[in-house]
Amino acid sequence: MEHFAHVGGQLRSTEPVGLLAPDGGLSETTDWPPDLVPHLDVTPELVRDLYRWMRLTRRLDSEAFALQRHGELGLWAPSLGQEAAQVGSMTALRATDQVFPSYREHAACLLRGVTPAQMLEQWRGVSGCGWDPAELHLNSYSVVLGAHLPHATGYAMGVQRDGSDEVVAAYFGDGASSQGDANEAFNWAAACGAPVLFFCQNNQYAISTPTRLQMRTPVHQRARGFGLESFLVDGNDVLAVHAVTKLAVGQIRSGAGPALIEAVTYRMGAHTSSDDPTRYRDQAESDAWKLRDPIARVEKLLDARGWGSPQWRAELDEECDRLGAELRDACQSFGNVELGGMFDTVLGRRTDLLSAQKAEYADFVASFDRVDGAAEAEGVA
Ligand SMILES: Cc1ncc(C[n+]2csc(CCOP(=O)(O)OP(=O)(O)O)c2C)c(N)n1
Repeated sequence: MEHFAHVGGQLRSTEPVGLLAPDGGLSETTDWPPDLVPHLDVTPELVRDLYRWMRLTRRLDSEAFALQRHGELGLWAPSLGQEAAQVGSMTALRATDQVFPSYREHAACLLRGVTPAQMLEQWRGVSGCGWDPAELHLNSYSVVLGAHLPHATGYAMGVQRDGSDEVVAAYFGDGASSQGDANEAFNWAAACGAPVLFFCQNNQYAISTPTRLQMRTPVHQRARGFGLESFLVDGNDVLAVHAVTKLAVGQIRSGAGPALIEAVTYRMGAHTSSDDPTRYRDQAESDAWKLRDPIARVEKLLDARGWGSPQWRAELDEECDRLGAELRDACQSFGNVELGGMFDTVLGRRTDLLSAQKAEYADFVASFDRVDGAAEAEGVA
């Protein structure tokens, strides 16, 4: 992959835009695609800020995965390796721009101020969503692939009718781009000029299906067929992602219509805590991507420029430790989960079928007490 690419000043190349190389080398501003220059001022403060959010995200992710292994969470979808794509893009939005995540955007939660306890609710099965989407401008995790993309588009059409300059951002994966919902959303958004940014993290896999088997034409190229402005960026380069997203969001906010960004990244971990990636991909491939770790390259930049003092690093390490402890404490603090309530929120109104299912579930739960009672009566401990 070339370090960066642009064609005639437009970001139309088939090579991903990259500014910060895996060895920590930052390309000269004069070599950047000119469109990006107004959108990125590489200051020590910005680099430290992006690095901090990536480190916090990685810590949150590893703690949550460990909690799942301890039996404390039903499931976890790791964000390992995708920190730059998520942090670079989220930090390019306004706090009031509504975000529609899929299930792996834990950085989006952190950046929107979702607390560890709120974040874990869905993964522990305590509730359908632990936070108020309107208050934090962040919708719930969406596990149904692509289902949130028409929602985001509809929301953006509402924004348009309100005359607001809000931008809506929706995250999805390469696999989700095959869903009918995704394609309907792209078309509607383009046809209506809705202020929505579709952000695709192409992490090379849809569970075990590699992207090369999933599609014949890359997502960012298909986007143009729908009439969306589109960009391709090195998703492991947080500076490039940040600049490209700022450019795209600025265009959308000024009324240019929807856009799509394809961020080329790699899912360094398992698809979820239920998955074993060694069954479908080579160690050599994972090792090669490890060299392009999104956090390591920023660390190298900080070192080379002397932008991260030992004291600042020590404080960040402590902040990560505190987040880890907070997450563990939050997880232990949940009481028993009463799952019967889920039947009440499936639809806006109660139906006979839902009532019957709720009663059946209550009987199932009570059956454990009956078994325990019978065992006690027989003197079986
Ligand atoms: C509508 C729908 N079909 C199938 C699934 C099962 N499923 C969960 S994740 C996944 C792969 C998604 O891949 P991708 O969109 O690339 O996102 P990634 O998990 O790699 O972040 C599938 C098929 C689902 N959740 N929803």
